[in-house]
Amino acid sequence: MRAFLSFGSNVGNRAEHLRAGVAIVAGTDPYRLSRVYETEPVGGVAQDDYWNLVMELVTEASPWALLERAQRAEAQRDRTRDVRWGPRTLDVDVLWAEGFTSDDPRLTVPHPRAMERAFVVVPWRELAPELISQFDVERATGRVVALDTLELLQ
Ligand code: A4P
Ligand code: MG
Repeated sequence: MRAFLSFGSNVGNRAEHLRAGVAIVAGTDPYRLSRVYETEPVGGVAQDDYWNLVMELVTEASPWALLERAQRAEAQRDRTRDVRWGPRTLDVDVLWAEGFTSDDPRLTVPHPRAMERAFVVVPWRELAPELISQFDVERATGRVVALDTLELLQ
């Protein structure tokens, strides 16, 4: 199965949180990453800019197992859950999984807010222009600036 996940961090060493999260979520599965984007916070809470990226994963794991990996990665980076949409060391969301939909509040896929957000859609289109159109990018909101690949960032 092919799946896409979104990673975000806006507290502490953002590159380190993202690198550690990517390693935990991918495990031994093959993956590709978008570039990292510096993005303005969405959600109304005053906080620092985020670094965001999108991962494409090819995996035999179920979407529920991917959610479990995502939450394990967040816990490993000492993610605390204080304010909804507030600052976080690491946030990992399952965006889309091939042939799978769910409206369970514990795992809603496709992610219900993904298409509104430039910090998701812009990096996602880098990896999957056949799924995310230029029109989708133009409709999404929020300032995003491409930085570099994760491996080149400190
Ligand atoms: N959950 C349901 N569906 C999913 C899914 N597809 N992927 C559940 C992951 N989790 C999913 O998430 C709350 C609950 O959502 C979990 O229990 C899970 O079972 P959370 O990560 O604890 O809380 P949250 O992230 O604060 O809430 P939420 O609704 O996920 O927030 P968003 O909408 O993801 O927003 N601005 C910028 N620039 N960049 C960002 O990355 N991120 C957010 C978080 C806000 N603003 C941002 C960014
Ligand atoms: Mg989340």
